[in-house]
Amino acid sequence: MVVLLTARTKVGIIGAGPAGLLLSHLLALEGIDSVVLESRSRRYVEERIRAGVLEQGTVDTLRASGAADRLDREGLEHAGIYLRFDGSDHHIDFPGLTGGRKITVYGQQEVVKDLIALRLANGGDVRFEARATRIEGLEADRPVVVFEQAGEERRLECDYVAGCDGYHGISRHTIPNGVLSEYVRDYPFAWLGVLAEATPASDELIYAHHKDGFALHSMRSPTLSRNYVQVDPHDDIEEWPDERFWETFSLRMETHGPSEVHQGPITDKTIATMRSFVVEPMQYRRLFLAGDAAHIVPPTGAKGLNLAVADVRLLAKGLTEQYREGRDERLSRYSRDCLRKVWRAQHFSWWMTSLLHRFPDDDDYGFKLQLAQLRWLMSSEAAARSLAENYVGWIDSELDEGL
Ligand code: FAS
Ligand code: PHB
Repeated sequence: MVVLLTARTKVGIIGAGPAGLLLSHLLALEGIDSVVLESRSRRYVEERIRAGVLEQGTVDTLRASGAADRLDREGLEHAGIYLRFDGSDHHIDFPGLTGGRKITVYGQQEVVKDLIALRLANGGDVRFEARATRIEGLEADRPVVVFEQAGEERRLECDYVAGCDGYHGISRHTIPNGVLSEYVRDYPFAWLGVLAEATPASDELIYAHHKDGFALHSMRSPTLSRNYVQVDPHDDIEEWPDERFWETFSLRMETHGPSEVHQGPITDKTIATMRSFVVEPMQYRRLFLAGDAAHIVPPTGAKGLNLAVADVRLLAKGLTEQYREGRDERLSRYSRDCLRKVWRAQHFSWWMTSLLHRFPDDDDYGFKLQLAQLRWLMSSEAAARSLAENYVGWIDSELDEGL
């Protein structure tokens, strides 16, 4: 393959997911150049359906950086969630329990679309169908990202590399053996998620606890519902025709009173495995990992996208301080600072998952314990506040000044 020396930049960013794109945007606001390499096409990343819940801090960061125009117009601001158990709905009042903080429902692919449009409108260098194959020169602090594009091997020289390439990316694997510690928890179930052209049956999300397994009613717009059911991780999508999905979903969403389930054409259906995963540290010499490249949470706590945003918020500050003032304190403690929020979100996501799912080896005693915890959440303000504070986004008093 022909080798062409092609580009030089300050920060080489691998991956045009929420982490990579937001980092490039925040750096550009500080006058710091970057190049984003994305292995998939623009259309693929803009249509990939994933998360949908934005913490207050994520919305504040997008707004403060001028990337929230469409979010402010089309996002659905919610003041809480419903826990459905014991045959009825129980509301967790976020602003009442957190001093006014809320969440916003806005599809991850919409955030990605907005950030790509903004980068390109501001002359940003975002390269699609450009797959990074290796990172060289880390030991010499002269990193080079080698990537393939249009059948050619190219080289991107940079001062720093941001590994924003997700769980299956190359960045984490570039770090020599023995440097990283991995922490993993796999769950004995998965989520079958559908996007349906059906008006949402509720004004806010419903997390349902049911003897047959978990279910979640979420949404993307006044005409689009996003629904999930807990399934066996070995199930194949073919085993879940639409009728079976609606039957199972309706059963798990049942209440003693009238409970509406609005059905409609399913336009997207996926099964996502459930895993908790963290690597430490999140940096190696001039390579910094952010988002799913360094940590994965089960989606029950709606933390994945928000953690990616929290990482790059810190990385952008650290790189800005380095370039502006030549000081590397913040950059040198990047991993430590990120991991405070990562482990908080890891615990909350594990806790919500353990509270609301049926484990194959669980017995009736286990089910009763979950019910006892759910009833406690509705009778103890302290318990409800703990859930609310984590869900809208834990404010790390040491780190989140101004959020
Ligand atoms: P991303 O995975 O979004 O982006 C990484 C990018 O890097 C991708 O575009 C990839 O194509 C690119 N890339 C990889 N290797 C590369 C290479 N060698 N060269 C160049 N580019 C490369 N969270 C929720 O809260 N709710 C959900 O319902 C939910 N559903 C999810 C469903 C799935 C299937 C997955 C995987 C995640 C889901 N998440 C959900 C979590 C999700 O929101 C992630 O946390 C979020 O996408 C993390 O963003 P990034 O770190 O930017 O990684
Ligand atoms: C979603 O809307 O996709 C969603 C919402 C809440 C979750 C997970 C996913 O906990």
